[in-house]
Amino acid sequence: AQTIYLKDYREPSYWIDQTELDVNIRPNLTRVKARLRIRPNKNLTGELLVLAGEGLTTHSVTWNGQSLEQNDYIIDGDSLTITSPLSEGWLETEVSFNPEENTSLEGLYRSRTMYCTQCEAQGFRKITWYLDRPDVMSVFSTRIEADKAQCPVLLSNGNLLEAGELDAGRHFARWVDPFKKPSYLFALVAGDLACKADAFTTVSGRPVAIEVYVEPKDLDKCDHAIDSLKRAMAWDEARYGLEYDLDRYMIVAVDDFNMGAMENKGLNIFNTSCVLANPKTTTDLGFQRVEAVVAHEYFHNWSGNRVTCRDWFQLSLKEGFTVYRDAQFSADMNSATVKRIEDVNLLRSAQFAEDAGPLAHAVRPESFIEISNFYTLTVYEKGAEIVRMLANLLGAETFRAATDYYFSTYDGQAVTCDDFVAAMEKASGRDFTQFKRWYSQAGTPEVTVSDSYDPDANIYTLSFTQSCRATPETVEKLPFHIPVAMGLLGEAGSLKLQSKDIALSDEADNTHTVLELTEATQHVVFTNVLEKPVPSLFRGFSAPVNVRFNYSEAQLIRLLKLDSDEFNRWSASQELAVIAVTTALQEPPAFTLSPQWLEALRDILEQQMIEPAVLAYMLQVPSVSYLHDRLPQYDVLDIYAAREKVVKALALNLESQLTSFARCFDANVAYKVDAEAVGQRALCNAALLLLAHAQVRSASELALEQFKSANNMTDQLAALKALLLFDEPAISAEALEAFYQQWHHEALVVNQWFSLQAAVESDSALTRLEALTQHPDFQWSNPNKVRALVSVFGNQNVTGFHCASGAGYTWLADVVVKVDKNNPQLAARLVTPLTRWAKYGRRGERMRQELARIAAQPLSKDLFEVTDKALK
Ligand code: B3K
Ligand code: ZN
Repeated sequence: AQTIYLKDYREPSYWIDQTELDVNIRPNLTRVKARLRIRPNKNLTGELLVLAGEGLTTHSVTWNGQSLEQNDYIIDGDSLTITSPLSEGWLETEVSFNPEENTSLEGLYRSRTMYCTQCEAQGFRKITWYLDRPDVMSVFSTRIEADKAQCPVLLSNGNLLEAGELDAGRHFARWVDPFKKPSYLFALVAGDLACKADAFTTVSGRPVAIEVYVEPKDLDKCDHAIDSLKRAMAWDEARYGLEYDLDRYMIVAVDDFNMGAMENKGLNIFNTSCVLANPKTTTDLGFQRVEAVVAHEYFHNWSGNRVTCRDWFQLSLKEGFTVYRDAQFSADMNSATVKRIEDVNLLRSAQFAEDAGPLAHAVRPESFIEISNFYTLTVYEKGAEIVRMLANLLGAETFRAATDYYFSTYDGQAVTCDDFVAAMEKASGRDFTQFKRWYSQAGTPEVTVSDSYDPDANIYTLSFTQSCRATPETVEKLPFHIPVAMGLLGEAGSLKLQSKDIALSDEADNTHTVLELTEATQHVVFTNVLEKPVPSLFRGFSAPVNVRFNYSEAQLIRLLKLDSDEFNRWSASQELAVIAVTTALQEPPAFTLSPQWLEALRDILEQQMIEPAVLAYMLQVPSVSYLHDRLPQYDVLDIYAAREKVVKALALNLESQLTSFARCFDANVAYKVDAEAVGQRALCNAALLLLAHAQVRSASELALEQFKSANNMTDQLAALKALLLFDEPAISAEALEAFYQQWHHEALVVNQWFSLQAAVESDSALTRLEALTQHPDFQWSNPNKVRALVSVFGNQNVTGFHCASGAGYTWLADVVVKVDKNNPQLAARLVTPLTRWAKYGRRGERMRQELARIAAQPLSKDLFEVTDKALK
């Protein structure tokens, strides 16, 4: 397998100004004629034209109408080279392939009753010979022809120019997209779909038709996506001054899809799980996910489509920025603190692990074998953190000036992360040379902070030291530019929940500051500090770093109760839980929770000054994955057991408060999805789950009652989860069966049902899992189903996956090899838990063996890259 390097980037030797496609779909055979207007790149004359193609049968190649012969072009594997340099002219090719056999879900493929495409990153080459790279931008026109009865709906990017009937029951449609775009944004859909239509008028008065295409059975699940889209359109106008630019915005829901959704120009294609929503079948988290993904794909129309990436190393240019934009949107639509907690949980428990593992890579990687492997939490979520830091360093107004400059300067171009940062520099007059190390250096920086207080001089000093572990691409790290949003807390005083922030300068209301670390070690001195304060560091998680400060429990409790930053109050709650788990690890078996922590939690729960959704998160003990990262010296199953102890003790000690929250469930309250109602349900269900964890008998009745009477999926699913936690096999089995009988006709609900069972931690976890793969509703060809069982087992079922015999590892390895034969992208994702073997001590050796067993087989490029790097 060949490694591609960023340093080898060269402009293309030719441009393609126009692309005219004629796609003729017949059962098991699609023929594509492509007419390409080719123009030599003036900067690089005399070079040959080399097009990319994969799995194509080539029928003809012509140049300006003249058929090319044997020696005029060479097809060698995945490339087609025209053997003499070309001037400007038309190149035409005709190819065929079989979408029905395309199980990779990349290129043009069939999903149930429809044909659809997925071209990002390099799928377009499975449709026709092309310069399949994002810096080649072209105007596309697409004619689609198919059987009218089988495929009444024919869609592609842009505007519909003509459509009509043909002989023998066939019909056609011709679409033209006036905006130049790279091939990865091309899309086509042909199938038997129902349409839910709506409309939006942009701020300047342009009418936009909104069309959501789904299978007819799903027409009742489109409203939330449409409302979310309209909110996103209005929000982008208000916050970024960006308007939609075509007459139509189409979304198509597809069942078999490798990721969440795809931002093809004017024709988004969505995984059904990220677009369909209905209270009966969708949880609150599901609703929020639909809102976020719909907005994300919409925001790409500017950050990604109008301004795109020069090459795939710049992927975060569009993904990091767009994730930042969708996070701002979700924060505005719902609760900003809750959104931040969710994002930070994801970073800390999954992105940090990626940064610490063998596949760690920079936000702008230096090299890859298969670009599909780089659609990662690092490129997406850490990339968004970089944009967030820039936005905060600039302040809202200057950041807006910078994005205005970015969009107007680079409109219609394919650019780099450097260009993005240059726009930030230009608008602010700042120098971000050092800041850009966030793009080039992999790994999570660690910031160790210590303090000292001089009561005679009233001087308080904070000392910061930063470091970053070696990662595969970079061994020596230079200091990062790290913004530290912070404040200082004074004496706790009364127990009333109110801010105790200390003034940081002569102005009494100046209680918050942003320090900028740029050196390996830095000291910051605060004067006129009349008492020893507690520092509240990295408020709002102002930088994606691991912070180490040796807080005492009393100091954390002060932060938990009194910090003016709600996010840091939650963060303190997590730190207190880490202390509790550490204690449980050290003091078996007679372990008790700290009375001070419990008292603080009781106060907070009783005073109810914090929004319920945040309270729900404060009650959650950090994930095993995060704890294992923090406490790497312990075995994962010991950490699991200690965490269980803490969760149970917490539930038993807070039983009366939790029970009153759990009792808030009321089947007669009409379902709403606003932030308030979602928060109430989150708290009520978090309480129920904690009680179930601790086997509190009264909660078993509550759960059963809630399971039977719930009028929405959030409450019903939480109740089912709670029932599964009780040691009552008969009740669990009955509830699972009832749930399946109620919902077996709803694919997305059945996926939840699969996931729930894959996560159940018991001695028979593997047997259950194996049986579920034989279930008539399970299909290996459907990524949602595979993820529901396989990813959930590998990532969430700690005792099942890490069972002593190593059978969990063997099972996953077998699955990965099997899936790789059909869907390499999916296989390369599923293998992730095994790649983390090095963290697992003696267990790790068994994991490594399974990885080596995978590596010994013939593998796709995707899976080869991941296993090879993980074994190095
Ligand atoms: N841009 C797509 C991801 C494509 C993944 C290709 N393997 C979805 C998104 O980030 O919006
Ligand atoms: Zn994206």
